[in-house]
Amino acid sequence: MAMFDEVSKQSSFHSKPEGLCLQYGTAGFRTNAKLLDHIMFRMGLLASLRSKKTKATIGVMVTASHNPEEDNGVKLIDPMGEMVTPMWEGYANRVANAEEGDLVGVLKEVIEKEDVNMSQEASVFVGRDTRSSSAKLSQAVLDGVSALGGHSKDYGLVTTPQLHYMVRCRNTQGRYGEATVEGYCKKLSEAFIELTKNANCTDDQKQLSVDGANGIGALKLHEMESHLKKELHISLFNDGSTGKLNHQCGADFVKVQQRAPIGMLVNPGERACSFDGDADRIVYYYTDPEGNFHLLDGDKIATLISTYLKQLLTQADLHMNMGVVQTAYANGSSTTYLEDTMKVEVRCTKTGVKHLHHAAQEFDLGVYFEANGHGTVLVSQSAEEEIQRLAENPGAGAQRAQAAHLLQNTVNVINQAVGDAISDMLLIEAILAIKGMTVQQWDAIYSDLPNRQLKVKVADRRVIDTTDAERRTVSPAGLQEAIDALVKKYRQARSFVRPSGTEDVVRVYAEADTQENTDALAHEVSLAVYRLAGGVGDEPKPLR
Ligand code: G16
Repeated sequence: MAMFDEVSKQSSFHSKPEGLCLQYGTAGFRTNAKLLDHIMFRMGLLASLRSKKTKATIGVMVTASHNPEEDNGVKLIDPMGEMVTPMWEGYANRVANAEEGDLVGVLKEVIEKEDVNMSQEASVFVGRDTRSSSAKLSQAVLDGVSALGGHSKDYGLVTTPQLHYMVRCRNTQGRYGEATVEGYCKKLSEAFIELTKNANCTDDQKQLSVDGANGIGALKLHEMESHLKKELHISLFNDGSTGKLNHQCGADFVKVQQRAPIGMLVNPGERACSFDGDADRIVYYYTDPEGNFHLLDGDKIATLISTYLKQLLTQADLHMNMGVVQTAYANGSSTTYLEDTMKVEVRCTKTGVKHLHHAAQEFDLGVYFEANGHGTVLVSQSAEEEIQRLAENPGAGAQRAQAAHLLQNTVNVINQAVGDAISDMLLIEAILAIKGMTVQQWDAIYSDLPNRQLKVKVADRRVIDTTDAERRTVSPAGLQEAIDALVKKYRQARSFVRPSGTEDVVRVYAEADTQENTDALAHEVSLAVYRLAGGVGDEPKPLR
């Protein structure tokens, strides 16, 4: 077939380094940008097949999100804007790792197994972040799409969640919104303005400092600003004009280091937030007059949003089941607060928004957030319809009608396709404005247990296998027993380890009653990983 001759010919311009084997990780392929050209071309091929199979538009985003500038990566987006399915992640691995001469054979196997109709048209949306390697790599994706005769639309520089949004808009024939950046800005900003119009905020209350991580989020927030009509006063820092992407800034840095990013001037008490490198995560923070740093991470965001939604449901007298989905990284205090005080159902999944998203779909209102600030809210179709019926019901009564109106605009400000820093920021700002709440009052809803995250380098992180939503290890032998023994030494302690799916490290998480104990536990667990899982380089050093 001429099509496959074209694939072979084009593939020779995007050849795979012999023997190189990469795995589709937590959010796609991710490694040094120099190793990714063939992966991008091949993901263009695979996206075309996925599009033919689903008879829908598929998205391919070129980004390495929170990783350093020299890395890059690719995320595949399914028709409703969600992450690609585990089955197709498996195909992605096979296509990515086929040696040059086997590529066409592997593609044909996928076609046969999935019964892909090759005469069906393929449509692929492509986007990229601001990394210097992204333009060339996204061209490789486009080459892959056209090698299989697919149609592509290149959105150029967009945030990851914006591309997810475009895919969802296209595949809902515009019902979700218009598949343009302009359409995205309009939908979200109009909902925000409608939500906050009766809030009567002062100029000071409308003030928010944003750390753009020197990435695409800064650019796109700038575009959003004019649509907000001064209803939110944004001071943008780390906008990419001078600093380096994710370097000592951005949501991942702030969350892990538990300190403010460089390059930001914020007065004590004022609220600020950080996006990550592709603007799909957000964390908030402030410093108190004594100079102490206070982080409001994904757990605090989930609590704020679910408290707000629960109140609105009560006011609207709507009976819907609402749940919060977290991962093992969720601070123990947040889970206790959600379950015991708010009486909300909480689920725990493996790391990766693809897992959380899936679990959240089981609720009428599913709030999902990773502690690192990656998350959103999903509203089932029947819940959306019920809210709309109430909003349009003239006999509903003032209080119920007002709550339904707020719920409607809340749904519109949310990017339900995936976690989105800009959309989450607007929702959080709207909730604080509506409730007349300060960042300090939000922070005081519950107190975090002291926690610490560390990274350990090992020869092969795949030696660590986990179970129970990554809360326990099953290999290497003896590691879980060692962690259990260390955890027993401290009060209110918890610790787990897991291989990262985006960086070549093992992640260690610990929490306990005091920061000193937490740091000691994190260090001791790091040593256990180093000794039992093949640590490389220097032994982990104590934090104090
Ligand atoms: C990605 C995923 C997140 C995950 C994070 C870290 O985020 O989308 O769900 O929490 O990686 O994963 P890991 O601990 O496996 O390295 P991003 O923002 O980097 O795309």
